[in-house]
Amino acid sequence: MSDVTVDGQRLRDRFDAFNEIGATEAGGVNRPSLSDANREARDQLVEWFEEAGLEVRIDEVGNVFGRREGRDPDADVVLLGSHVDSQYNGGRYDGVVGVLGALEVVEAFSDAGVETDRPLEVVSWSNEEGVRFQPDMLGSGVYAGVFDPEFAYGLEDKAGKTFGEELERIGYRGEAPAEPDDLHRYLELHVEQGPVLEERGLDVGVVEGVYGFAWLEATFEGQADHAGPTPMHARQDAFVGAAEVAKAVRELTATGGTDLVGTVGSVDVWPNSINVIPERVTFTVDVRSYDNETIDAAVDRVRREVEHAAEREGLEYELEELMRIDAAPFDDGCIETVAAAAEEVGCSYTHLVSGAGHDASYLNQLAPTGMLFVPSVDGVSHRESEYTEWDDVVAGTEVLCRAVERMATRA
Ligand code: HGY
Ligand code: MN
Ligand code: MN
Repeated sequence: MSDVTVDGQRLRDRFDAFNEIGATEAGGVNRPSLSDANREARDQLVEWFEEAGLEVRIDEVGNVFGRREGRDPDADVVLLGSHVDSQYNGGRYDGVVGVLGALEVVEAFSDAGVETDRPLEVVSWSNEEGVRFQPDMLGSGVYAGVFDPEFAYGLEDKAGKTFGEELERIGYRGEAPAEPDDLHRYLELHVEQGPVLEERGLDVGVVEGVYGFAWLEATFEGQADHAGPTPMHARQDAFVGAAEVAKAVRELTATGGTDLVGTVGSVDVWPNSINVIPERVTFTVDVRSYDNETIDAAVDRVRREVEHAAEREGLEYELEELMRIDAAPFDDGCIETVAAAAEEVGCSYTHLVSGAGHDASYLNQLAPTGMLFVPSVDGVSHRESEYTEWDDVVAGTEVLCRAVERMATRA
């Protein structure tokens, strides 16, 4: 057995201290991208990275890296991490388990005095959730060359603040170019955010790939009018249009036969008054599948449904695609390495595909990439009651450590 082993108590102490930042009454966290709480979380990571003797680097879109040199400084990097921005009322485990787990693994090598052949880097990606600034997975997308930094800087939140202004304001517009290292492998530990592992009583999910998804934003423009005297045939009710599209999204995804899922998650109604016919409604549609043609067909169908609803209700409309990323399988070698590491630790596991998006999807376009999941209690996530048993977090981090050991030492 290797001398390199994780310290579950140190990880627990950090996890609890970290989740005091932006803690909500209901036991979740509120650390949206580039908020004050997100700055505090970043500051805490930088402090812990420095304490661990890592060389800290902040890139031009705020991705935070901590580097531990290996025997061969020119060797390609083993990169591991996730994200610490959260949903507005999110859970404490989403992303954080992957960043603090990665830090714990790198420290375990230092504690054991083991020098790896390859450099190890821990990363916390900017704006993974995409709740405040769309698209999501923005920091890893810029790093992978999918978006350029200027595109990121120009993104606006609902209050009209730009990503660039907010990044400056919190002091995380770094000097380092947001460009890829010479990457050997990327690995991400994450909570499953679904029910499979718990239902099957398994310790670890060996992730084979991630669903693709598209985010659309539609705005219907109708006409505000009095809810009383306005005859039903004379109305241009923007909310009825949105409701028709939402119903179509449910029908489209409930037809069975495919893995397609669809969500209308954000709806803004104006003037949002009990006795006024809604004049303007802006809403989002999120459609996902592990098959890219299924996603394309779903996007086309949503476009048609928006058009038809506008005609039926006498509305103007705008429709914008906020995000589109393809489903893709992870690297077979990484999948095998994660499975072998799980066996070495004595964890039961299954292979599965992720319905949640992850930064690993973009890293997968750069270098051989793998992920591993630990169980989510009741499959809950993106909710304050998100929970994972601590033994599962430690076991998953130990598996990550064993996988990194394999990747960081030249065969
Ligand atoms: O949308 C997602 O799946 C991720 O949480 N950004
Ligand atoms: Mn996540
Ligand atoms: Mn998430």
